[in-house]
Amino acid sequence: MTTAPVARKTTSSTPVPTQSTYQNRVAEYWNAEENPVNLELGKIDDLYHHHYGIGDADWSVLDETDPDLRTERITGELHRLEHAQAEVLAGHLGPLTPADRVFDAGCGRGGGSIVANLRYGCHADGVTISAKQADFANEMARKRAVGDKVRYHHRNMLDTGFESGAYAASWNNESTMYVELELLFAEHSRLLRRSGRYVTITGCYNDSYGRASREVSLINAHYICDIHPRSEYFRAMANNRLVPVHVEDLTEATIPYWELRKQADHLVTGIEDTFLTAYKNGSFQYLLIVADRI
Ligand code: SAH
Ligand code: GPP
Ligand code: MG
Repeated sequence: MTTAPVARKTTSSTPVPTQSTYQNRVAEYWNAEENPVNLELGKIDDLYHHHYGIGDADWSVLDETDPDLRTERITGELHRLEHAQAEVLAGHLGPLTPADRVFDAGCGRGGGSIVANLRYGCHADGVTISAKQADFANEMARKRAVGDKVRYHHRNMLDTGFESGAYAASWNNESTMYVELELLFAEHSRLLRRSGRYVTITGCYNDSYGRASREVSLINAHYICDIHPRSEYFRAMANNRLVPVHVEDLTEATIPYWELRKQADHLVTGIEDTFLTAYKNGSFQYLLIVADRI
């Protein structure tokens, strides 16, 4: 049986290329996603992140005696830690000028591109497989009056249709686990200018543990993703002219975020213990990789 393509109004002029059944499922997940842990945090300052936090937590938020204030302070603290993660990633993109263009692959509700624009004044193109996320993110950019410089597109990050060599920097913040790395890095390599900068923060499974652990498999099932082993990143980068200049294991740095999130009754999704077990048994790592496009 064949299904006729459904005409859909998208946020940019180029139609979304044919998607695999898997990509349709991923799009459905993100079109339907409304977890309070994402919306309540984003509401604070209209910076919506779909990634985790890093850094030491202020545990005093748990001792707050006023219940409403306690809820508010926990939410604020988790948002601070997620924002800190975005700032660390953005810090590795530069130096950049306001004339430069950056590519945000798998942009979610758009927070990362706004962070990059606030820091460098640069142009940003974010891409998400979810039409709803692209619309939401464009609305946020308009609200901040940066809609002329920060644009979100409903497209496949493996096949963006954007101009070759036009980007000074590009990144994946927790979005590599939805795609084949060889195809992903081929597209980044095509889009980046020579000596351009690529950055990823991602969860990968640890080759020295062995294969994917039970917890890694549970995380895959929870988000409909396919977490890659650490080794695959470096192999696929080397094959696509991306040469690592800095690698950092952020596993220790992300544990406080998960410990705090676990105690946020109003925000938990049920995946918190799985992440903590995966990090603590050594099967899973939270990794930063910075590379130059040669
Ligand atoms: N980088 C964002 C969002 C991470 S969530 C942040 O840090 O907040 C993962 C994102 O990857 C989602 O927005 C999802 O739509 C996107 N994604 C998954 N597969 C994709 C694909 N093939 N092309 C474009 N985006 C994709
Ligand atoms: C973050 O999104 C999660 C992903 C992009 C998928 C898996 C990531 C790994 C590092 C394995 P989110 O903020 O929407 O998740 P949640 O709703 O749990 O906060
Ligand atoms: Mg989240």
